[in-house]
Amino acid sequence: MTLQEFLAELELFASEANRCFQAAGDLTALEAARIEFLGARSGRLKQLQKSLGQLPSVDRPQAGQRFHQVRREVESAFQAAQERLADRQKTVRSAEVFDPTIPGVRPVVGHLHPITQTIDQLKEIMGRLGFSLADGPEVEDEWHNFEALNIPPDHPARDPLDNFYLAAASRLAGGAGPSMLLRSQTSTVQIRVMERQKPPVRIIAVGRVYRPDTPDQTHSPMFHQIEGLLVDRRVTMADLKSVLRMLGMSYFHGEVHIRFRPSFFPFTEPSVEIDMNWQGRWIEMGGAGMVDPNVLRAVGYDPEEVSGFAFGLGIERLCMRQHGIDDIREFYRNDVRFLRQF
Ligand code: FA5
Repeated sequence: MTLQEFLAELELFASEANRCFQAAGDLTALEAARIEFLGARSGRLKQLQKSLGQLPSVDRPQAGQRFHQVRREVESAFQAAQERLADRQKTVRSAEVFDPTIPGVRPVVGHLHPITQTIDQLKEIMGRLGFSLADGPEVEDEWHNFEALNIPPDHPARDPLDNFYLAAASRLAGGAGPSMLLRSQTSTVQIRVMERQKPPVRIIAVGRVYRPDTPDQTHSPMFHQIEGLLVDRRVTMADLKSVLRMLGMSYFHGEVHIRFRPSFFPFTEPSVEIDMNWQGRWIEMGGAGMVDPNVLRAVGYDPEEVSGFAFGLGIERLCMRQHGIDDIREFYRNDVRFLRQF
């Protein structure tokens, strides 16, 4: 190869390389062009370098000088093309991020737990019947959970095996003083309200209660109750039955019948178990009765002046009946496939 031929080859190489680098539409095409022209093993520049070595030694300085010039030019043309394509890719990507026509990722919206929904409905229904909401602590003393409810110290309901007594909380409350426990019923709130307030009283209390019951389809060691208490002049069991029937009919949105079965609670006399019939099936919902005169006296009311009724219903039972749920444990397994249905 003569010097003239070599220089012509070099110019051809430079113009073709520049054209290819500029024409490359993306980084993959550019990389293919780089391998063809500047590839370290068999690129065209490498071939030219070999030809340079074969030129007569007299021509080599001039050829070499031009060779290095062309190499620098082509390499910087490659770099320029690379930057241009990288920039373009960045712009495309950022345009994607801000493209308002692409459908968004819909956030998963949850909803209230079925028990919370039931509680809200019960509060709303009882509110319409004129009952206001009262509250009490879940960690209780024995006075409010038992004593004031006419449950004496030797009563089996106070057995340590039937209650969650709290040693640490009892110590905080005064060492040898009253034992503390997780309340086993919402009837505790009856006492707290009557201690604070003169009759008439018309309240509900809603919340968690705790009993060391073995979990099964209908029992959970933690569950919810709704307590109702009405104390006034000349309150009768007919009032109790009417209120329970209205509660049942509003909650189930249909005809509900109430059946009282004789029972015993130390804090009501007479006492009954409440069954509700909705859509032809009887279900036991809770206990109720006329407030025992001993309870009225314990809070400073005069049983000759006022009378009252009280009831306590299992909220899980109501919710299960409404939705046809047959296992109470489902409420607390936190399986969204179950919870999502309500
Ligand atoms: C009571 O708790 C009384 N305090 C009710 C009462 C209030 C009577 C006011 C008189 C006046 P009982 O232990 O039967 O009663 O419980 C009431 C309801 O709570 C039951 O009918 C049932 O629906 C529900 N219940 C009881 N134990 C459990 C449990 N382990 N899991 C789920 N629900 C339960």
